[in-house]
Amino acid sequence: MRQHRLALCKEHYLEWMPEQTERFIKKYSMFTRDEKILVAVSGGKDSLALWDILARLGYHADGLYIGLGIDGGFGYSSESHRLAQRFADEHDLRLHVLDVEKEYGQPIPVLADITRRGRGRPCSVCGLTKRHVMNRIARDFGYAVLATGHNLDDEAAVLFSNTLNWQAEFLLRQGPVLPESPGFARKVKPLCRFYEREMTAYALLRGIEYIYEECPYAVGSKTTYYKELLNQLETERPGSKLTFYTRFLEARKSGLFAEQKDVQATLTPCPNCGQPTSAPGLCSFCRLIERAMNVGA
Ligand code: Q46
Ligand code: ZN
Repeated sequence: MRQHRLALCKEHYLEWMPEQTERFIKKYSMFTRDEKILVAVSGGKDSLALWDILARLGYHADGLYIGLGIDGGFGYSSESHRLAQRFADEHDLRLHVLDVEKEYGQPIPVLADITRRGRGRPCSVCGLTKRHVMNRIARDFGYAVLATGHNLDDEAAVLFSNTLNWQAEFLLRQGPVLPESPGFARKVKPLCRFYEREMTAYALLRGIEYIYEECPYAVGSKTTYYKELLNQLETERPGSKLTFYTRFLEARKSGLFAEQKDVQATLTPCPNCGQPTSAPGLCSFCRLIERAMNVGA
């Protein structure tokens, strides 16, 4: 690990990672031992490794798998579901499963098509749905915290994108912890300071079986392109990604974007699902489903 000037054997590596995670959980005040955590599990290496680490650290962490109904010619969703369920069974952990098609009538790619929201690339519909479902399950089952497996490469790519476009409102909210607000559970990213390759090493060394293929819609995306750019930078200058991300967090803590804080929208509960929304009337998720039902009818 050139960026940390550290080399570890397998045994120590598998100890180092939970220790570091625990350090970040405390440093950023993510959650306490009394709080119930819901881990969003996609079947990929990061989310399964996160679940594994939290369980090894003794936290009360249950999983949530959201069936998106994406095939990509290789059964992306069914295979990732199988691996998430297998991990849960092998480790005797509780996994909630919500299938979007069963619950809302259509799988993600069809929802995106019929509502014409992001044709051909259903990521915006997918993101909206995942946020809604995670929040719903957290609320219904009384979880205080939602944890996702975003790693440093993910966070640096999003930060890069938000910075290129100077999206102050996103920059204000990006970070290891998004505090709870009325109707929304706290969101945390305990792996945000680990490089993607560190997560791969952990998953492989722990013998975690995960889906190697990415979601077919991630291929050729803007985020993937930014990740490649940042990897080039990292090869020339090891540690760049970590510095980019951690210095951003420090700068914001010391007041960058402070003025932005006042401009947050007022939220009211959606009359249909009860989740907070800035729109008058139905929230964007309920509007999406309503539109899909009208078009599908
Ligand atoms: S948003 Fe887009 Fe991801 Fe949804 S459709 Fe696939 S790539 S899974 S993080
Ligand atoms: Zn709603």
